[in-house]
Amino acid sequence: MSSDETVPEIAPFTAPGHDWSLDEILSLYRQPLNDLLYRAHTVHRRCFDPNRIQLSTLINIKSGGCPEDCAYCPQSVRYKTGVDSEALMSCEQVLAEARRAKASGASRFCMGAAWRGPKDRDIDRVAEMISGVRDLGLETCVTLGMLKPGQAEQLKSAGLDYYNHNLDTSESFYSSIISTRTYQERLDTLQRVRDAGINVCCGGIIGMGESAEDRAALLQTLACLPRQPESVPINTLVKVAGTPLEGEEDADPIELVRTVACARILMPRAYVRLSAGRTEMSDSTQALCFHAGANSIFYGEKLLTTENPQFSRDQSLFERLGLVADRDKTSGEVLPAQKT
Ligand code: SAM
Ligand code: DTB
Ligand code: SF4
Repeated sequence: MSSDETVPEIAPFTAPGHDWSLDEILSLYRQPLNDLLYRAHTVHRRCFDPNRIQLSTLINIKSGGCPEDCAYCPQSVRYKTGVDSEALMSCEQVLAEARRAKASGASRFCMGAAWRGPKDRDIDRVAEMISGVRDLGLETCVTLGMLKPGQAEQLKSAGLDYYNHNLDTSESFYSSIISTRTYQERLDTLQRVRDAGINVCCGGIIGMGESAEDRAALLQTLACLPRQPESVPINTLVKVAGTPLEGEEDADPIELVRTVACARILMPRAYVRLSAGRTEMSDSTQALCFHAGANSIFYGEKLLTTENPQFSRDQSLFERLGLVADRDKTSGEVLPAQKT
């Protein structure tokens, strides 16, 4: 594929029949980097203002003690990582954090819980948090694990905008990472979210020892869903001591850039989020990812249990790259001054 090849027409967001084959995706993924970047950036410019970035702030509303065995996760009760199991936060505490996130410039507030899935009484409490956060004028996102029939509808009634549930990797590599829930169960939850009319946030992790084929297969599954996700988080593994993946080799930053570029080409209208792993990432790798089509990040000094870049580092990066927060779509206002 050469750089002067015509960029194909972009399918409408809702169009069915995204029929990319694995071979097509792999040849996209493996083409010379400059050709891949050219194509991805061209698609990106057609669908988005390339100098705007969407900021989501993450909060851990229920930390640790999770019964699942996800090999990357510091919150599994099975691994000794020093993360204690805590009770669900109060609504007041969550709303105080949401106010801080809004004042810092975030437009979306994502609440995560270390559950296999929520119990019905948990849903009532999270629903109250969602309504409160929404009343502050923030978009709402939650990630609570697997949903049972009816739960997505309850979250939708509370005003939920996005549900995050990641496929994490390819179906074939999945069983070497997680044994306590199946790929199909994840797909079922995604379908419940979609059927309830909630936007889907779904992506994965790179750097877990997977191959390029696995990354391509994950992107294929995402791009070929009946309706593509609105948000696609691309996490780089944060290696936490005590988890089975603590000794994994570092992910190659160029493979990350390729993954982001392919996500942009395959899912032109999705927000592609450069998610976990930015603390360890160079500014130049991040800049390449933004050129390749990433247009969203987690903004705030903590992810769920691990570090995220300091506000001051992100602000300096945005200034040096000329990026502005997507919060105010009309004014192009730069980020407000930040407490650290
Ligand atoms: N318990 C719920 C679930 O698993 O669906 C929600 C929270 S879970 C922590 C959300 C996502 O965070 C995981 O699916 C995974 O993609 C990501 N994640 C967790 N630990 C990570 C790590 N160490 N590095 C990168 N991503 C991680
Ligand atoms: C997502 O894709 N990444 C976020 C969010 N969705 C919930 C979580 C990253 C977690 C990184 C490890 C931690 O801080 O515990
Ligand atoms: Fe539990 Fe989610 Fe961590 Fe898996 S990723 S162990 S389900 S908190």
